[in-house]
Amino acid sequence: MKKIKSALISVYYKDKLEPIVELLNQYNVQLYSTGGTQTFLEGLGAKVTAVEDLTQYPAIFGGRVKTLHPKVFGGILHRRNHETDLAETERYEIPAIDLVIVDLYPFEETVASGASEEDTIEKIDIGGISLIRAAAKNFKDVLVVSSREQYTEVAELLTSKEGATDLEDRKRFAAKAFDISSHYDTHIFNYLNAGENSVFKTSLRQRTPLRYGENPHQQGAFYGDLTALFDQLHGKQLSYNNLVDVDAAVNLIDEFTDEPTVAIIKHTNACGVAVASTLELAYLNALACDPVSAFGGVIVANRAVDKATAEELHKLFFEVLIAPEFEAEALQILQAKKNRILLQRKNIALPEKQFKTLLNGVIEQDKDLKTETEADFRVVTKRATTPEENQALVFAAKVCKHTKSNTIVLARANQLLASGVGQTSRVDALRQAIEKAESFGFSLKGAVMASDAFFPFPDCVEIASKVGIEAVVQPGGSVKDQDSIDFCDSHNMAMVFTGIRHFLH
Ligand code: 93A
Repeated sequence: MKKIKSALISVYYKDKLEPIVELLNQYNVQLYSTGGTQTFLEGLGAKVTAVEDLTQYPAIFGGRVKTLHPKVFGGILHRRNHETDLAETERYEIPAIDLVIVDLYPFEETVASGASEEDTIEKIDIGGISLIRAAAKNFKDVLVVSSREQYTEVAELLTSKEGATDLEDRKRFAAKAFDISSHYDTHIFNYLNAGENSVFKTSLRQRTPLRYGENPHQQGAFYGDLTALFDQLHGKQLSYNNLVDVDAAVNLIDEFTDEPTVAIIKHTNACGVAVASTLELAYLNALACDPVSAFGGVIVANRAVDKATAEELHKLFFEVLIAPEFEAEALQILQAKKNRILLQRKNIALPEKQFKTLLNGVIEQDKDLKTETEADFRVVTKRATTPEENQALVFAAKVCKHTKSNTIVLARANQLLASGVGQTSRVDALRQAIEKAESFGFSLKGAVMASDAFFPFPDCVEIASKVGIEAVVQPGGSVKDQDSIDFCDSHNMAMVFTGIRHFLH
């Protein structure tokens, strides 16, 4: 146990300090303070020594230098059981400082307020952050209070231990101090680094524990700053699996900008996607694709959610809804379910590099940013694709690109009918897709098929033709391409090659 005999208080926001100051008075703690804080403390009736009187040096440069002085930092940092340190404190008349209370310049808040660069830079705290780090380093002898969020806890501590602290308390507060100082610097980094893909570069610096990992017996955490991408308007904390699906959802929806589009994601794959004249219709068509899988899914929209769409959405149990905007009435409807997560997406692009851990390392790649349009289609069959087929093929190819390999996507213009996902063979993927589409009452007559990679054999076009599929998009490039082309030619099917493979594992 160590009695607190002296304290340095330098806080930006002065409120909430009263109970602590009262306690420090009660335990006869000598107080040092900076200009504004001193005035405030004296207003409370406390006896305070100005830091300037301690240092015999005025605050200079408009307050940029006010506590940065050996008498202050020496008072915090000297080792209390160290002969030479103690001799030096005597020689240079440095008093011990046992408690440091700092509330930093509100940098993050200043950035958020849209302040000018000059004003923002002024809010980079230098002296305060140094006081915090110094006191935290010397936790063996000093207690550090590094934000006003901690005042209540400190007041309780001082009361229960009658103005003293033990090592364990001081170490706990020191750890918090470094948490605060590292976050503070991260925000400065983000600000100065803006425009340089800062979302990604800073991700490893910010760790948010998750309730658990992929399963409840696994611990989990997210590294990154979700607030840069979303405003969470409602609901509980995103889970590990939610995050994985939210990632899949936003990457898929970014393929669709021209018309209202809704996608429903389950375990990273779309179980419904539709483009329509209104968002409500897009949602209903996406849901119709597979209303069974949609239960508990992650839904993403590329337009503001309006009341009509919200009323339809409200009938479904879903985990997360992401949209660029929520109209007030829609929000009211959707907020009626407590846990439902509503994310309003900001207009910020995602990083263009991807990393994944494996074995004892990390693999890196550029994100797959290639999206095929009609202009990329090369007709390889005798029959050319019709404009309607081309529209459906572009749609199917986009969904296919965001579906786990091996995959086959069956679609018609603007609506996913079914997909076969994550299969070990493309034939299995196609069979799964056909069975699924038929089980939900879709006729595949005139539907189109997209494949993430080429057909090594004609088996897929053979099976597709049996259910009435008439147009196909695939990368091409197999030594046996001609077998598939010949089959299409003899069955009046049209096929286009893109030359681009889209594996997704
Ligand atoms: O501009 S500073 O970085 N220079 C300093 O030497 C310094 N020392 C404390 N800002 C400094 N502080 C900060 O001043 C504290 O972190 C606190 O936020 C604020 C309190 O100033 P005042 O007591 O004058 O209101």
